[in-house]
Amino acid sequence: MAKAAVLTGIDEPLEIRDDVEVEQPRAGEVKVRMAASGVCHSDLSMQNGTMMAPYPIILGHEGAGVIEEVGEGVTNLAPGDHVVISWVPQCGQCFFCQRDQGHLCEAANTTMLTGGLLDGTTRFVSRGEPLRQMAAAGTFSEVTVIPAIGAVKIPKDFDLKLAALIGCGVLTGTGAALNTARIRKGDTAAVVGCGGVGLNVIQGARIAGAAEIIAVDMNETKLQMAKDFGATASVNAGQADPVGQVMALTGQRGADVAFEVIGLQQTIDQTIAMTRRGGQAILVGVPRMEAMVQVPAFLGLVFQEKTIKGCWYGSSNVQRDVPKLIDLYNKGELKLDELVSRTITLDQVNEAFETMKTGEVARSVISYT
Ligand code: PAD
Ligand code: ZN
Repeated sequence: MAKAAVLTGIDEPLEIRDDVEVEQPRAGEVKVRMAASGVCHSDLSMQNGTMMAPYPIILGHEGAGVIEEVGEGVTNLAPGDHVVISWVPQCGQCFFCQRDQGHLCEAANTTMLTGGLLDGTTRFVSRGEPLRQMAAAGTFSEVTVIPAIGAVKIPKDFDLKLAALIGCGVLTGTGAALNTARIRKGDTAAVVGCGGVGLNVIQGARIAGAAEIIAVDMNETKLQMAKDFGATASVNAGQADPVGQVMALTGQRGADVAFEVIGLQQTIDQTIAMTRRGGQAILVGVPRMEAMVQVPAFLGLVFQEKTIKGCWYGSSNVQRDVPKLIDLYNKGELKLDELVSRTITLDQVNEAFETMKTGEVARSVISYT
């Protein structure tokens, strides 16, 4: 039996159940005893219906833990191994993986849609019914079963609480800057939304050598954190039009690269508007289904030669990027400790959702140990 946080429907508080049965891992799967899980805005987006989910479902997708059991045929992982969970299992063999686009791996299509593992079924049962699991992860559970291709082995001396954050916010944010946008040395970047993911876009931009990094948020605490992560200027979107403020800071040209890291129609429009002619607008935030990208084709796009690009999981190759991020942390170039605003227990996960809505925290992290 394991304790887990279960979403039963839109806008329902998560139910903390301690009667969840976790089956053995099947062929190609591993059982992980969770050490820690971050609470990401995408978890909240499942609860509030921004993202659709099959119910009942165990949320959580940003986690790390220790392998407890391996299924048949798993040879690269063993009990006792420490792992970061990748919410996009990367098979290494499909059309996308072979083109170094493992973040778009076909294996993840089933897991995203069904809330199951690679075969669409789940290893969780509670109160006589199966529980689905978010993004082949389900890290709001003391124990989970995931595809072995969704586990990235890390050194045993690396703090598992910090490793958990790498699993989503850090890979996505730094990857948006380093992989999706491929920021160049000397670029000016604007980052709209400085939450757990946006702060990582900022430090990714710093690592890439951006000369100017303009942080945009409505929360002063976040703007201060943004400076600690590498922002060189800040814009409070609650006080004046953020597009005008970014224009004023960039000689009225706009940013070379602007990132939207919230998922709102208004901030998507603003991000595209503050991107310079010939620049890139990178959309990271996950908006509601009805949100649209609307740009005048000639004057907004052709004449402007702007690129508008989506970003999924920071365009990350997890087996390559997780060790790279650990290395950057060990060299003092990547901040992880500072992302942990609060350490909580699983029972406090609903409070973590409330705190996230106020915009005060970078990350609340559930510790299972
Ligand atoms: P968060 O809630 O920690 O941060 C959001 C930030 O936006 C907060 O600092 C808010 O103060 C700020 N904000 C809110 N409204 C405005 C506004 N109108 N103008 C300026 N600032 C504002 O979220 P997060 O960082 O965990 O996640 C951000 C988004 O990224 C969210 O939509 C999430 O679902 C998405 C995401 N996408 C991927 C991906 O692969 N594309 C991965 C992970 C998360
Ligand atoms: Zn996430």
